[in-house]
Amino acid sequence: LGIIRQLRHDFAREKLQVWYQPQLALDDLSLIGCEALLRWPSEDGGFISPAVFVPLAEDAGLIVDIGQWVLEQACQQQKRLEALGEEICIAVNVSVPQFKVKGYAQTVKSTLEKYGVKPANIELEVTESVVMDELETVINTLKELKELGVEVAIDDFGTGFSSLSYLQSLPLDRLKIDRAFVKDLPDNDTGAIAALVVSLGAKLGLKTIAEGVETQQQAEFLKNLGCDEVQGFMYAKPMPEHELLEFIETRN
Ligand code: G
Ligand code: G
Ligand code: MN
Ligand code: NA
Repeated sequence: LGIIRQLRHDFAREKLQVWYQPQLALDDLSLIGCEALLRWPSEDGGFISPAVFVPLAEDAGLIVDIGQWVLEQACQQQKRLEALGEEICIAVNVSVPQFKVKGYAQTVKSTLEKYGVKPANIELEVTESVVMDELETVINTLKELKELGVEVAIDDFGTGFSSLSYLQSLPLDRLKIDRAFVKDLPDNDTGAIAALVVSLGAKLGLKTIAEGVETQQQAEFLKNLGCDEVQGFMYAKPMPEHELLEFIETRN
């Protein structure tokens, strides 16, 4: 309970931060987007991992407000980049409780309008656990989002238990290959899974992006599979917004 109290307090005082991790096309390493990632500074000068506090914030119902704030931060960052001539897509993680709020797609729509962000420049990352829940409602929300024109990705793909049969009925744009299937490449077993996800994506007309790419061997392996995009420490770590601007400028 203490940690949620502290989180509420720090959120109210605008102590949370959003960092950004670049995403690149595998063929020419051009910048295609970045993922917005929450950072919560702790007293000792470090950070409390979102892997720790996001699940707690979900249980406490706090993730709906925090998630909306992240989306608004991402919209503002998108506009700043666009003003610099870098029109890229910003991916935002969406928790199950957020996605399930009635009128979620409408909230996204009015948020984009508020900041004048083109829908195609925002991607929503949902996990398989979103997709498994109340399928009909989820499909309707996904359809509304699709009509709006935002991109939708399935995050951590392969770690959940979503049935492959309904993947094809969902309006999606991208599969994110979980880091678990990238870290040991080119090991045979994980290689087979990565290959499966890439070919599944291709058959369904979805882009595939690999997370957690740390070595050139991993990148080569993924490229040979036909994976479209990469995100990982080898290219860039998550960074605060001003560093992302520097990162982009030094590449140009
Ligand atoms: O950035 P890092 O690897 O520490 O993130 C750990 C986990 O926290 C990841 O699974 C990521 O999806 C999740 N996470 C980071 N930022 C957000 C956010 O804004 N919203 C939600 N729901 N999850 C987030
Ligand atoms: O689950 P999700 O995809 O949202 O998690 C993204 C998290 O993965 C971010 O917190 C980011 O810090 C982490 N991450 C991104 N690239 C790498 C990488 O190359 N290696 C490792 N170990 N973690 C990474
Ligand atoms: Mn993610
Ligand atoms: Na992931």
